[in-house]
Amino acid sequence: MTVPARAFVVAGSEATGGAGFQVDLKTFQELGVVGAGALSCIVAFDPANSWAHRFHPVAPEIIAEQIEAALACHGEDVLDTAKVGMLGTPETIDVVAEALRQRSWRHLVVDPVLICKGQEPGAALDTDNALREKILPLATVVTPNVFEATTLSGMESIQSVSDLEEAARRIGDKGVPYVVAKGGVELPGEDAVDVLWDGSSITHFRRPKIGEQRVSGAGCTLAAAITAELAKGAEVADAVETAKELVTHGIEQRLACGTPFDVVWQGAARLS
Ligand code: PXL
Repeated sequence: MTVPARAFVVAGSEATGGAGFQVDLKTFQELGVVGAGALSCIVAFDPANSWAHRFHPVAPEIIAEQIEAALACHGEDVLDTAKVGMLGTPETIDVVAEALRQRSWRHLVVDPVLICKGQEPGAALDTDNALREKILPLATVVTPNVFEATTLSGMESIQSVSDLEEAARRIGDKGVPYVVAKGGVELPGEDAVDVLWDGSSITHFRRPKIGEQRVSGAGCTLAAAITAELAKGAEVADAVETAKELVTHGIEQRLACGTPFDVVWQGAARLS
């Protein structure tokens, strides 16, 4: 009899299913991991306004109740790995940080979703600062994209893989044990390159680029897949390799939608 691993996620709902909480649970399931989770916010795109993000934070006490329920249900002996996705406001970040501190996590994967279109830029700055102060110190793995890596590292810009490596080192120096910085299609070159800094060395994960367009859900899927693999006991570098493979298949077989971007299909790796 197989006893599946379990993983927990705190993230936002994005109703089209292309990003956020929906992607996290689908990805866990694809990798054979039982998912549990708490919603931090709700994003409803506006089709009548260029798909702008309509953003609704969940009240802090409701976030705390959800985390309380999930952690009481799944004890520390069976659930010691979690992912944090979009949180959205300083108040949300406070309550999530406080609630996550109740458990000593073997791995906490933080996808540092910094800004979401539709939010006030001023609010986004507060959110960046709160994420840096309250959530990053709890992370064992952080998965910034080029924009987030630039912000978190304090670098002026990231224009090459060697800049991305430098950003990963600088973020690591702030105390995160493993930094997975994602170049994706943002950097020049034939390959989509992600780099892992583990405090002493850099590892590259590369696949030929599939087009030059960004695909929705790639970042959420990658971080969720890393989380699922860590929950099953994989080493971080192996977890990133499996996640990169799953995302690459998901981009190859992406879904066209009414939204401006195609979306990753998490089921592609299983069925190809
Ligand atoms: O892809 C980042 C992201 C994460 N989480 C939620 C989102 C988005 C982008 O739209 O809506 C809930």
